[in-house]
Amino acid sequence: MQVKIDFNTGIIEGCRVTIRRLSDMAEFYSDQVSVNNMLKKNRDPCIYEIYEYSNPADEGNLNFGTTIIYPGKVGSEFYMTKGHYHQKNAGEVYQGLRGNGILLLQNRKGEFRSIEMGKGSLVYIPPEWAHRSVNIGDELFIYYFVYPSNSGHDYETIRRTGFMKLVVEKNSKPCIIDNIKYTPSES
Ligand code: PAN
Ligand code: ZN
Repeated sequence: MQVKIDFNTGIIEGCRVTIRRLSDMAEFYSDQVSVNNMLKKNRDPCIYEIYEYSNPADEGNLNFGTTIIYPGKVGSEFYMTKGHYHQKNAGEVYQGLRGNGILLLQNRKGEFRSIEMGKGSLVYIPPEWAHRSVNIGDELFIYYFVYPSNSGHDYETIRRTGFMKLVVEKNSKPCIIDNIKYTPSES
């Protein structure tokens, strides 16, 4: 099979689209006052969209697609994905197509890494590492992804523990700071 990606919009025709609004991921942001203020003012912005081709979750199959993160902030925290661990021990590849982002990686041993991503960046996410991507620019941040179809997604751990670091704007620049609310996973 063959499909076409529009590198400018990130859209892949004919595949499943998932839209995540602020209300779908309110708990994932650090500043709950800003979340509630935005939602109260009837601002439930689209934070990101996922265009994905999924195959049956059989050994050997791959899922692939694009993620489009809009520019913006909740309080001082940049728009980002929920972030997840793969339930099965599976790696993933991301390729930057447009804009600028930061990929946050952490594992259950308490190790943390961050990787800047732009157009053309090719990043390998090893198994056992939770991953979250953040748009640090003022335009769309778009990347391509591919991962094994039987990986599964564990969002619950990150919802409960948070990420070790936050990406916030400080003095008009993106800055990675400690997340004081981070609670290490008990497992
Ligand atoms: C990606 C992500 C996608 C959105 O396809 O699912 O970028 O992030 P969340 O799934 O954390 O909302 C991926 O890493 N798949 O495994
Ligand atoms: Zn993943």
